[in-house]
Amino acid sequence: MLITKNKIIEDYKEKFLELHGKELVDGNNLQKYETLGELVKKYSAKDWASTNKEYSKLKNKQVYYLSMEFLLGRLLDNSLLNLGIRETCEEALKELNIDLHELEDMEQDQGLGNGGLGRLAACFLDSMASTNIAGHGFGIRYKYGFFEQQIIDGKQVEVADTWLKSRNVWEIKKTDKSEIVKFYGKVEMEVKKGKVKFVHKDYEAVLAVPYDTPIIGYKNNLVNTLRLWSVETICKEFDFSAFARGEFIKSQEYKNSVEAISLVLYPEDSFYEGKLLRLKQEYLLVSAGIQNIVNEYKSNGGNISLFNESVAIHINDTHPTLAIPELMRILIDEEGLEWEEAWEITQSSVSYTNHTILAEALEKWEVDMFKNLLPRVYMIIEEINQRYCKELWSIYPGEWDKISRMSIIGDGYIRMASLDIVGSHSVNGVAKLHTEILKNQEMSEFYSLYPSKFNNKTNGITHRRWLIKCNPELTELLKSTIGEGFMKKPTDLKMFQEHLKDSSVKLALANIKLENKKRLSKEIYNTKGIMVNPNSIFDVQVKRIHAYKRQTLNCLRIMDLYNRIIDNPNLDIVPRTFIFAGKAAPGYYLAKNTIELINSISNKINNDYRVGDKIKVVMMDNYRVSLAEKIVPAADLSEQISTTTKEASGTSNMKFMMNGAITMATLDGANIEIKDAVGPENIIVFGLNAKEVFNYYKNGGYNAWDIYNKDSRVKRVMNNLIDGTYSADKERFKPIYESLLNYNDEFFALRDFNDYIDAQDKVDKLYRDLDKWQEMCGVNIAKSGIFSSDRTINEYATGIWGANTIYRNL
Ligand code: 26V
Repeated sequence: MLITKNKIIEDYKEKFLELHGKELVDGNNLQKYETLGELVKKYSAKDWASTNKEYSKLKNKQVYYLSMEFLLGRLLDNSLLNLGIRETCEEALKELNIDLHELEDMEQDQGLGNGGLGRLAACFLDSMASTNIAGHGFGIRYKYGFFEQQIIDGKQVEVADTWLKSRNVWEIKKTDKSEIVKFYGKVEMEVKKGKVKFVHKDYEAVLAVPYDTPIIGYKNNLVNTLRLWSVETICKEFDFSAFARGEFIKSQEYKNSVEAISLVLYPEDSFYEGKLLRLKQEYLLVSAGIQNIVNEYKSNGGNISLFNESVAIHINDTHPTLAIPELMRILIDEEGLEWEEAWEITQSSVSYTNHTILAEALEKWEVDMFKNLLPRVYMIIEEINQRYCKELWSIYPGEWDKISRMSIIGDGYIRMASLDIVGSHSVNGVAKLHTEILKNQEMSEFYSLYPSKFNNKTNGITHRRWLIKCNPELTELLKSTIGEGFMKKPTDLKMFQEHLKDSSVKLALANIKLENKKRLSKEIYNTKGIMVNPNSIFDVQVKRIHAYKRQTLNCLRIMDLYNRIIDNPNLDIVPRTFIFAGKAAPGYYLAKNTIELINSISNKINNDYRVGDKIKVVMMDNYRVSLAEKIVPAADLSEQISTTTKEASGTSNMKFMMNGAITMATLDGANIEIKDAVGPENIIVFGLNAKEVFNYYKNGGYNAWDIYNKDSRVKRVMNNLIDGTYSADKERFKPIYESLLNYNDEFFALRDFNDYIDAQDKVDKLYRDLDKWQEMCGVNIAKSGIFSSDRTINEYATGIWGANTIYRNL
């Protein structure tokens, strides 16, 4: 369909009238935003329908990406971009006296995720749609997403994220696709026609209702679907007699208890708690999802014995693991297949990605609680485990300890990662080092058993959001130098390196960065009241606050720099602005203490006249996708300083690099692949390597107090934490102090401190040679193409899912 400026003007006016029942001139920005959203949906509707029609022919493998989190952010601008009408639309609105950017700002972020794992799922949706993969996202439509963070008196305060308070224009409720999900009850054995059947009785049933969002591919007329499930009561289960008896409260209580299941996203991402409600959420997604997939397949005429040839089910971390026993349940109890056939179909359809090696984040469910909530699913897991342990026994006769370590059920718990490894055909890590650690350490026994299941898929980010959308000026420069090819084929960015010989290109790069920094400076001033210097180095660490990510190490070196400036007010440094943002899990005391520390440092340093303009520290509130889109293009230095071996991959490292920031990196996660791509001269590396970290774990020998006693700079900054420098209340930062000294600095911050400072001094020197610096930035941009999630998705499609790209005559 050709969408011209005049068409948009006409359609927009008509849509506005239809939606709001008044003239455009009388409307506010929220109404105008909603109108544009509806129009985008209308423009994509035909393609959405025809894509689904195409999929129903079962010619292509259907990929279902099951994830408890999808961190989409805003959809308006990317949808316009992918439809190919962004510029035309901007012009059309201008004629109507409407500023597109103002409308974009009306959109609430869709923040249904904690961090890396959820954002990766969102990037994958965009890449699947844009690279012609039949990829469907299945998740939960939490009424409240990831909490809004306010900073009050330097402390994090959590406020409910009411993202649905005004209408979500993107979703369509599909009541007719609802599924019933059953909890509790008992299982009875029945013999029918000489065949044993297990029947689930006396259960409590809820209704899972899907809401569909179109995922528009980049200029390819393909529209995929993100299907999010919400819970409602089933009318016939609803206790009307209680209602009629006047027991309104009781019936309302029942309704609330059901709706609680899809009420709120769990805001922890590194501490697993065995909460019943979380288990209900996970089963809701999986049961509604798998029933839906099987129903769709059968209604399209699919033969259940060939299910795995047409369907791939991907499990994003262990959270949707129950897809395995749930598919078994449906194939056996409802489709009447024998165990062996069901098992083969299940294993060959399901694949699993691991996203963390932090032991405290690994999911395991208490058997008693599980059995009570999901009796039939538990029976199936038990059976899977029995058959599997029998196999182990024949391979490792007599090795009881090994078998009990590898068992799916053990010590009174069901171990979800083990169930994934056994029940799927593919297990992947998210960066080379991470996969090696899975194979050789964390899952080494499983790796020896099933070597061919393990593989690596290094993460990626969608360059459409993280370059084209968030950095339009850089995109223009790239287009004018290397042409438009990189937009469809991001590895073409490599051609940019050639243009770096031209000093006018480097100058243009510098100017673009400066403009982006000015824009961010304004945002900082408007939101925080802090005046920062756009000519200073923007030194950025934005991500979840966690001890292993070492925001504390960053704080300590800022405190050290401050000491150096106080000691020598003439200290010759390039001015720097330190920018932080990130949320702490509400129950994570140390992370919350770190936020307080950052704010105290900010207060102290920004208001010390002796420091002047040399350094400024800013903590921006409420880190989220739309804020990241403003920060990333304005960064000079990207802080990726996790303790080596702890960050599975990281993805903000890729976003920053693609926007021409230099990475300050430990050799952890995907930083290693970034170094390989840009070469050691275009990245700053410091700190312990993986071997050294493992050596400490294995042989001990690390003593934080020794470092404190021997190194006067370490001693001084550590003392600053408790001597009143940063808070009149000397106890305030004791938790951080204690964790670094008395608890022996689990993440080796003090060990890496000196190396980190030296590396930062190197940055200071490098930045003075602006030509060299711009060259480095340019190489980072040129080498970032392989970190597009289009590459990652292509690897999943060919290496795991066996999914081909779709070609249609459109
Ligand atoms: C765990 C839990 C535990 C139970 C409560 C809810 C919850 C939610 C999430 C998680 C696991 C989070 C794991 C995660 O986000 N890993 C990150 O994945 C990124 C994408 O692969 C990767 O870049 C990051 O390095 C990794 O930390």
